[in-house]
Amino acid sequence: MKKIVFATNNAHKLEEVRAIVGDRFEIVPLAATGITEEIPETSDTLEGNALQKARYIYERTGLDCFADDTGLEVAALGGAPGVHSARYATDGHDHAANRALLLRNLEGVTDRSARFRTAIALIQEGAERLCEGEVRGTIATEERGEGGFGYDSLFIPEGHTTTFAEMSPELKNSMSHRGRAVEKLAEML
Ligand code: ITT
Repeated sequence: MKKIVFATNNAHKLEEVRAIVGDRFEIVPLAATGITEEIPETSDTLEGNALQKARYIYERTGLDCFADDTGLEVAALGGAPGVHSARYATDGHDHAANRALLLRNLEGVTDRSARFRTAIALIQEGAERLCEGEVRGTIATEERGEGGFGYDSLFIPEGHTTTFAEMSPELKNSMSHRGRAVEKLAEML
């Protein structure tokens, strides 16, 4: 089976991507490459960050690899938190604080439309390619559900009444930003 490194330190993402394409490709975790440091993400676009992460791994290992970057874009907040989704409330990856800040910033706001967008950068034998996926939906008025990660307990995808965190992983993956982007990645591989 073709091996490819997924440049992420996020175990949830690794699990999601394996569930989508794990029978077609052997997804090698970042830890298996010996790279343990946090990979810099200093671009102001999702595509830029995804490329930066993939290049970081490719330059150090020479292995085929891909990286993703995801942002939650809320219309009433002018597209925020967007590319800053991981560090919305604090400098670190404090998901609970990020969700609390999002709810506070949307207090009393009726247009709660939002979208998740994922950009994926693939490097194979030095050649770089990009793809993306998105899902539209709305931000709930309170957290619901225990599944998923990040902003999942606040995001209700279009056509549904439950949040991503209330869905089975299979259902989330079938319609999610990352699921759609990973299907495009699989076509490119
Ligand atoms: P990396 O190691 O891959 O960089 P990360 O956790 O920093 O992992 P991102 O920068 O791609 O991930 O994600 C930005 C933020 O968006 C972060 O707070 C995530 O928790 C959140 N996020 C990403 N994908 C999500 C998803 O499918 N559902 C809910 N929240 C998500």
